[in-house]
Amino acid sequence: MTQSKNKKLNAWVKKCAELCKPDKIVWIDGSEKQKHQLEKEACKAGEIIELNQKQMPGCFYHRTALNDVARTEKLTLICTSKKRDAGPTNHWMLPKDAYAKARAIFKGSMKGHTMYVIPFSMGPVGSPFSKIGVELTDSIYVVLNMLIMTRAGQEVLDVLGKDGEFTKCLHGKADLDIDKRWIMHFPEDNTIWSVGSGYGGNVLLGKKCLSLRIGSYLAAKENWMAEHMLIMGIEDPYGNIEYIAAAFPSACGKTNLAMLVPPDGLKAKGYRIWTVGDDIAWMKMDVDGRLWAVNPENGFFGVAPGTNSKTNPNAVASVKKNSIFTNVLLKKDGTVWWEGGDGDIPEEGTDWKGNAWRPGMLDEEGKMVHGAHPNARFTAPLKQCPTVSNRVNQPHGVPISAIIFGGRRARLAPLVFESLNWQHGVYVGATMASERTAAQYGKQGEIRRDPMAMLPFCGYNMGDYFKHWLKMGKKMKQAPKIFHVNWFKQDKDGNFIWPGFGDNLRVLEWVIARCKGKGKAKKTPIGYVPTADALDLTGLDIDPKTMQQLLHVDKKEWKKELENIGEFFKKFGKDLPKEIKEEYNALQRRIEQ
Ligand code: GTP
Ligand code: SPV
Ligand code: MN
Repeated sequence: MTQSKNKKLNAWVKKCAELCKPDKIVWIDGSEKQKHQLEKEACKAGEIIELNQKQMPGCFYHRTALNDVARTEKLTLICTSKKRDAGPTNHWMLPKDAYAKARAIFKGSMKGHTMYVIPFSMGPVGSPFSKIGVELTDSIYVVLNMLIMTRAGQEVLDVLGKDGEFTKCLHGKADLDIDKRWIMHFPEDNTIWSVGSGYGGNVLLGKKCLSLRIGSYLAAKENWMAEHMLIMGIEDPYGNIEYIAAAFPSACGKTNLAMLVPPDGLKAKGYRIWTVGDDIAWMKMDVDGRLWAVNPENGFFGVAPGTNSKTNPNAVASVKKNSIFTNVLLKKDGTVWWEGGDGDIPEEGTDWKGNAWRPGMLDEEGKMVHGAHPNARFTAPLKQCPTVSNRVNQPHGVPISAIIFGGRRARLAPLVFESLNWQHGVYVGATMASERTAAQYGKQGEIRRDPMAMLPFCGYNMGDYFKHWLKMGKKMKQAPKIFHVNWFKQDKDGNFIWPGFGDNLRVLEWVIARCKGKGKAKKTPIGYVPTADALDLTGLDIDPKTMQQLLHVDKKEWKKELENIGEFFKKFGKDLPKEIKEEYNALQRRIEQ
């Protein structure tokens, strides 16, 4: 295959090749044969390492550059003709300046390399939800990841046809120089340019760049929603499945919740969990007036550290074969390990930096040397998850009963509360905050406001994004109920006081009950909180005092929180919707009562 039937696509590929000057252009057809050929080539070039094929068939290992291990938000730009349209929470550049800056870096950067053309579909191929993108890249690692994370190849070109629309995604490694690294979005041109990075979120352009930044921009125009949310189904013993969507910031538990295993104490109830997606939800109102969702992705790009057979057995099963491991510890026997992983701590290995590693090693500052980077990731096919929903390929998606927001808060936010109505729920999402994690560069642990977990991913003015949420709620006949959870409350010594993981089902059970008009709750200034006896704690050894602490709403602390929120809202000036201000004032009144 040398070209497509789509003239616009062919012309654009030609133009990019003239800029980047690759030796060769290869179109990705999605075949196993081509994939194996690329794996071989990448192994030969040292771009990836073949893992122990007996124990981990089809698995490969990759190390990024040392300065390229997480998303770089400072270098991520929304380039619109008006600065106002990017809004106060995005880094902005004039498209003409951005193109010029990146063009200089792309120029001739693929000399001696091959440029791969990856046609991909976000969402089931041909579904009314789906969008087509084409990524050009000089990285086989990117190609292999895209083949897992998206539906890619000839079938997508067939759907694209002669004159279909697609997002133009150009990626080049260039020198992997942090001073020449940019992740640029041009929503007005349906274009993404990423240069100088080899890290997942920066380079797998179907993921955060298309599905969220360009996606959210398109969603506002076309009346749907593109959200940083997991999607899961909870099946009761009678076979009824309720689907929920949950937005938590990066590295705050989406993958884990989406693959939840019911705790022993609730086993007798016979719940089953179905995983639809672990990171992104595209949602649309259907003719029934409800919100329906698809997962635009076809794989998981999950945090490795902390993943083990106890915390997330379904993730462990998902990565047994055909998976890529990035920045984890490479063991002598050609298998991998990470901090908080299964098995004994290996006696030796090669760490994510490529250095010889032994447990307990200290660096020059006396700090423990990690075998795996805290943001080390696995890439695994969605279909390998034992709990994968049989509806992931349904063009129609699944109906959403509840939307859940959450973050990492050592204090303040109770284990769970329900918002008073959609508008209040949007306020709850807009005022989300979380402690910073290793998924992005910056000071770890610092609290930052992260509305709807979309702060780094909203492709337009966030004030307009809040308005869009409010508008969607008004349209729906049966809008999902909106909740807020916090699995991460701590005691004075910094220990988590809620067991989390599988036990989170106890909270979801209450959430679903509330959606059906059941479930005991008491009204507090911030919303409905479960009464002391409302959660089923069967088989859980937790003392009532801790539960009280978990469900406590401290008016004094919430008053302080309001001040912080007020500061944050100032950023938006007149772009903050009046409904959000109303909710702020109403909450203030309820707290002061
Ligand atoms: P991204 O892929 O970055 O969007 O992250 P994510 O939201 O999918 O987060 P993930 O599920 O990978 O979890 C990140 C970290 O949070 C891991 O270290 C988990 O072990 C930890 N974690 C997840 N769920 C819980 C929980 O219920 N309680 C506690 N204490 N930790 C959790
Ligand atoms: C996140 O950071 O939210 C991720 C990983 O899911 S990345 O692909 O890097 O965005
Ligand atoms: Mn994510």
